[in-house]
Amino acid sequence: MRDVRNVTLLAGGVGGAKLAQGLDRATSALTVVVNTGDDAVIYGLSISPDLDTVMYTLAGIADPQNGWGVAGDTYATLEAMARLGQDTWFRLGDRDIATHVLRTARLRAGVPLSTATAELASALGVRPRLFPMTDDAVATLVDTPAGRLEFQEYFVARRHADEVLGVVLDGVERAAPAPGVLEALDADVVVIAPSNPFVSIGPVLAVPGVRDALAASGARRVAVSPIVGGHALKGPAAAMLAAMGHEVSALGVARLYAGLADVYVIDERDRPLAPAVEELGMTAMVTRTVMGGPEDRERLAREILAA
Ligand code: FO1
Repeated sequence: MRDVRNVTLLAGGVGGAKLAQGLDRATSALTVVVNTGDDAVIYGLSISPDLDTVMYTLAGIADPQNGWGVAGDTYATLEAMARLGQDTWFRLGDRDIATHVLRTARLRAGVPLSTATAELASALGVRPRLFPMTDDAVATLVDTPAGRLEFQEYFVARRHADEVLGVVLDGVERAAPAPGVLEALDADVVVIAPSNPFVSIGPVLAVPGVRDALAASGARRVAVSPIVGGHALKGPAAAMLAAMGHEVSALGVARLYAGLADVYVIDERDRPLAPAVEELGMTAMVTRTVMGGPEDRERLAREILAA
């Protein structure tokens, strides 16, 4: 049986995509609001990695190993790019490139990203509504000892090895939420995915109006910790917490979400942190948060919806 309440998920890349799939299996009215601060232009193509990761996962065609890109993709275009002397550190597969060509064409024709996203998602048979956080240009930049880096340069080209001194969300103060985003926060349940709080969820909350709408929302708000046993499930979240002076634990992230969540979901390994989470004014829910395959994602989604 699918839950019939309106559910909205705030998501970044792979962790957000997994929970989106679980929620899609458990509910009939899901909206996913996705970070676009990672967006990049490569070979003149407009790439929205987090939107595509969520879209491919919901369409059942995401690469199971990486979590991003299309399962079984080939790299003939990238090999040709290398022969033409281009950098190929960003691994764009041939099928994935079709998405970027169409998105770029639609954006060049003056169509907003939200519309282009809805068209692509519909063509791939994605049932939930998929919204970019904004139709405006916002770029996540990472300050490091080597200078200010564009997000994909920091994350992919340099394998997030640089020390993080700070994160800048360039353009965010001039951005407006994409159509439907603020209304979607007025759902029955709003879930914050186990995504990086600084570079995945942070940009979504920083779009003017979003944080205030979530703080004032009458929704049951549930945040899932991206830190388990002091380690990030994926990527540089733990290193970023440390670098920015926060405790490297599920509790450190809980402090960032105080006032924005009613329930905070932590892993069984972090059960001892539950009392400290509750002192922040949130109900601590303890369960297995590391998601395996689709059934396991659905299991976590159902537990979240029952919270
Ligand atoms: N992540 C990588 O670590 N290496 C890549 O070569 C890479 C290529 C890529 C291509 C398309 C796409 O949609 C995503 C891609 N990602 C890649 C993931 C991307 O960098 C995401 O921004 C991060 O996973 C953060 O969410």
